[in-house]
Amino acid sequence: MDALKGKYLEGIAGAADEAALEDLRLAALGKKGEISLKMRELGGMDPVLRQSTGAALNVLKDEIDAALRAKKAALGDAALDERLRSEWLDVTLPGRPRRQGTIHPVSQVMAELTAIFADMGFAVAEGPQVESDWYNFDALNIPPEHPARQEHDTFFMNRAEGDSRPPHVLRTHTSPVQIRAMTEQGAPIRVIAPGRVYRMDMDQTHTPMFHQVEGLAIDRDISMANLKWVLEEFCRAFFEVPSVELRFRASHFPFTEPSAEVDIRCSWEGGQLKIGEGDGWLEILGSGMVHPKVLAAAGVDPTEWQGFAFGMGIDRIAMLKYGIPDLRAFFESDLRWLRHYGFAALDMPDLAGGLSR
Ligand code: 2U9
Repeated sequence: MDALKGKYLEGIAGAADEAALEDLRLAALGKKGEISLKMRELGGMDPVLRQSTGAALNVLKDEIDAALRAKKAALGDAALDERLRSEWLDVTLPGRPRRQGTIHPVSQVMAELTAIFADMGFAVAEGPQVESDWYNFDALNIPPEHPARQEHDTFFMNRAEGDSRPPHVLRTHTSPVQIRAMTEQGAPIRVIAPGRVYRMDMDQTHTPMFHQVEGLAIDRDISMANLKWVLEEFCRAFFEVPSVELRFRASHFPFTEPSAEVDIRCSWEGGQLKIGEGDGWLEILGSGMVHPKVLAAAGVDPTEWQGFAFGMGIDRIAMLKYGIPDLRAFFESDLRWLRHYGFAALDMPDLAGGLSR
């Protein structure tokens, strides 16, 4: 009995983990364990021996049981101590700075509209922001006496003293990009030209720099019907509504003939703009069939080719889509304005992306 006791108590004291403890428990107290077997032998003993042996076995069983429990608790404490030692956290470390800033709504909208027009086969064309007066004006059938050419409408660059050539300008629209694209590539062509443009304008609804996207589609039999479909598709996709209704109003631009301003059906219920329904109309862009003189200026034969062009202000459609009523939100590029006016895209995880707020 003493040998048994010594063996198990020593074994328990030296057990490395709970699995070893469990093995010892089974070996001693399990159904086929040594103590259990000895208990079973009691039945064949003479009564006096049986009583003393039985009592001693019970005491031993209780001792082993108690030792097992104590060791199990000790092992648990040791494991906790080890975790506390290895898994500590220095709560006094300074926090990781969060990056401020996110994608600007104008950039976001440029990406959106580029994707929509790309689906309709339009490539993106780019060009310089400082342009010659040929590309910005003459090629677009804008005559020298046109008001856009006046000093107080356009930013003119200075020429070196003695240089009498006409001055370059900050482009007043992205149309010169399309003149360049047509000149280089010829017809047929299908491009959009998004980018910055500059006009001498500064009030509540105008800033001297703003963003435009213009589109151009030239082929042998492009018509205004194609223009209408492209613009409807664009508006449906851009404003994320199931259907839109567009209204064409006759207008005049030097570079298109005929020309039309385009309105979209909307409602302003409760100060909330809803595109695609209601009794209101909102002007969103200008358009028309490219003037034959403009095609000719870009080296495209107007007796063989024809097509449409359109132009719209990106800042404006971004404000409409995201319900931002104040230009300062864009012009100062200040997140506080965007938040103040509830630029919804700030809460979109794909937009905020890795740039956490
Ligand atoms: C080429 C030929 C024709 C582009 C066009 C408009 C009508 C238009 C305004 C919308 C609001 C400018 O940003 S805005 O102030 N644009 O109304 N733009 S047709 O016509 C072109 C372009 C390129 C070669």
